[in-house]
Amino acid sequence: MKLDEQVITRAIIERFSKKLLDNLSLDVAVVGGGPAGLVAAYYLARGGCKVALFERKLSIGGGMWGGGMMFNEIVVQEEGKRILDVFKIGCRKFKTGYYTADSVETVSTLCSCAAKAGVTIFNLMSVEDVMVRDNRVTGVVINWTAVEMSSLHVDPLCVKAKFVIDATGHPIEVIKVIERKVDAELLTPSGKVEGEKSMWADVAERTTLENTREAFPGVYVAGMSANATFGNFRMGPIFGGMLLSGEKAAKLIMQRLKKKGK
Ligand code: 48F
Repeated sequence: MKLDEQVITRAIIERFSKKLLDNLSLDVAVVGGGPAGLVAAYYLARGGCKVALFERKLSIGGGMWGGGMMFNEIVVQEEGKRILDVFKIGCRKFKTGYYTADSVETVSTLCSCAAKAGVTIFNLMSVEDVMVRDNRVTGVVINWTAVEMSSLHVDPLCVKAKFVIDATGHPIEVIKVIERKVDAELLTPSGKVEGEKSMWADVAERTTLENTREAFPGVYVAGMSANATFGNFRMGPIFGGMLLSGEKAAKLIMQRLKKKGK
């Protein structure tokens, strides 16, 4: 059979267009494809939610690829190991309570499992704004990262979502947009972003989980975004909190959507 470039081109355009059209109205839009976003998206899809994940970069995985300071190993504690086991990611005991995993295996497996569970992943797309009706976020405003990077004046498009997860990590981009543009308070003690504090892994891992909650009507924060929004420490290359936070965000949203998790 002779290959025809026109067929290849048409296949890509038609399939991608359908994928985008099929995802214009979601149960959950996950913003950011780091460990927290990937785990949240995976559990939501497994629980029967229609979920798409928007990732600014070419590659999914956020800050996990580089382990700690480009040594591509990550550390998880006992509680975090439970999630690695769910995904069948190999991990080795380092000493009591500490396990290590290969960061490349971890990211690629989380990504593969999320996609296979039914999450539609849009890479190279940035969420630049939100839609708000009656003091509740009702969707996200998306644009190509290439447009953002080149500062081209190109208007975005919109995706409706019953819930949004800000899993954008340290910069908390969705929450910051809300703080800047919406004339209403966040669900934080001050009504504003409380801000990230410096490194304290032990406390940060615990509080990441506590801070995984709704930060504005319709928007949950997961992963590093949770601590940055509610004002707590960073934790560095220990990733259990990120994984558990993704799981918790999914559970909380599924309760709101009255979906039963698997
Ligand atoms: O930073 P990231 O890995 O967030 P996380 O899941 O994990 C944090 C850890 O990696 C580490 C840490 C804990 O050990 O402190 O930093 O909370 O992933 C966030 C992803 O969101 C993407 C960004 O490219 C990254 O891949 N992202 C950020 N802003 C946007 C976005 C946006 N506006 N639209 C789309 N993607």
